Amino acid sequence: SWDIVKEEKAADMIHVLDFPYNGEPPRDRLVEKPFTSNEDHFVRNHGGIPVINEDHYFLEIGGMVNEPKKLTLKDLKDEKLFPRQTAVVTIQCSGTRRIEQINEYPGDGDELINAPWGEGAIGTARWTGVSLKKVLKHCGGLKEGAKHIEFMGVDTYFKKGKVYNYVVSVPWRKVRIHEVMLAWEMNGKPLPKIHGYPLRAVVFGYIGARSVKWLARINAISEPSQAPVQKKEYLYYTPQAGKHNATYSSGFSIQDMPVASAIISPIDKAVIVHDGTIKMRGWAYSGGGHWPERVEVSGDGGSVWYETPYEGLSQKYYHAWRLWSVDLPVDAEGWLELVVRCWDNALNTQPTFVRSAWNWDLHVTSSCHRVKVFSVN
Ligand code: MTE
Ligand code: MO
Repeated sequence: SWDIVKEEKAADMIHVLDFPYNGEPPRDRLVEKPFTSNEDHFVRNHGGIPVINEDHYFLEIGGMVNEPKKLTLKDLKDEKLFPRQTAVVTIQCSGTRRIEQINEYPGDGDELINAPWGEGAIGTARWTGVSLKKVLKHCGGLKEGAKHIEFMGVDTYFKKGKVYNYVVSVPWRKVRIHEVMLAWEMNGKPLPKIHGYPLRAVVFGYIGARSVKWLARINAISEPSQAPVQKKEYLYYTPQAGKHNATYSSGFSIQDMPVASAIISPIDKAVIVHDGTIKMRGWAYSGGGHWPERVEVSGDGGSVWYETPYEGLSQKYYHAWRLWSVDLPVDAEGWLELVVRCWDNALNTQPTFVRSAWNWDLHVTSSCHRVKVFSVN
């Protein structure tokens, strides 16, 4: 595993967990360019990194499809069978910014699931492959009653002494609108091993957990997957649930990512000497086919807001994030609270405080991001 990390990832990745390897890029590089380089893209793994020989690889497609098939990578790349699909898609882990929720209250404290991510468990790439809808059509289409599509990865992981495969599902309606890709290229290069070589799913606008890497099997099924990752992880518990009463059925499955944003610069607790403006930079993203329409910042904890100029990818690619930067006018000296807030095109916006949306399994920290800085004017 470490050889692969060394070979494929930037040397200065922040190791969020060592095993399984989970890493995010250094914060300054995170918002340097609208496309994240393959070396800098965050990595989220539940287990080891399987190494697959492409010559022996095939994808098995079964369950409630009319003609179950085994397809090689060569079959999938055959443009006479399937047209190519290319899309610019941001993948965000539902654990992004979890450290803020941990600092508020550590929740169920399961280290394997609850990696203490900062703002960097998000990345944007140009993915190339085929639309899963075309592949399922090639398998004779779905049988009556098939409503969900299940993905299984080659990798296995341990939890509480048991071995599991990484298995999740997405609703068929997501596949039907060509928002699920089977991808073998990332930014014009073969998929790195650590990102799912030779084939992964890319589910546009959903929580990263559904974009299964190292794809082994795809099944059409009638109900959401019964596998533990689908059924027991990546659930959102609204505030009624806590240690005293939480059961898996009190959480609901996280699919579309809500609107969120982050301040990448300045950093928390920075002392800033300036001439009346503080330069702020960061990212904003909204899932579910929405895009970050407006990004606002505040220098006083959220009373007065300034709009940031529109830049970045999301005007053109609505499954992508938006990078923003702004010179915030600041007269005051001393400790200030800088805040960012995004509105997406459906007028959704972010919860005000971490505590407004704290949840038991510590997923989806989408509240307004706040940093404290000491202003010297
Ligand atoms: N696929 C497999 N097979 N195993 C995994 O552990 N992790 C998921 C998803 N796909 C995972 C997986 C999670 S939680 C996320 S956020 C994304 O992969 C991260 O993709 P990346 O590592 O390419 O950034
Ligand atoms: Mo994730």
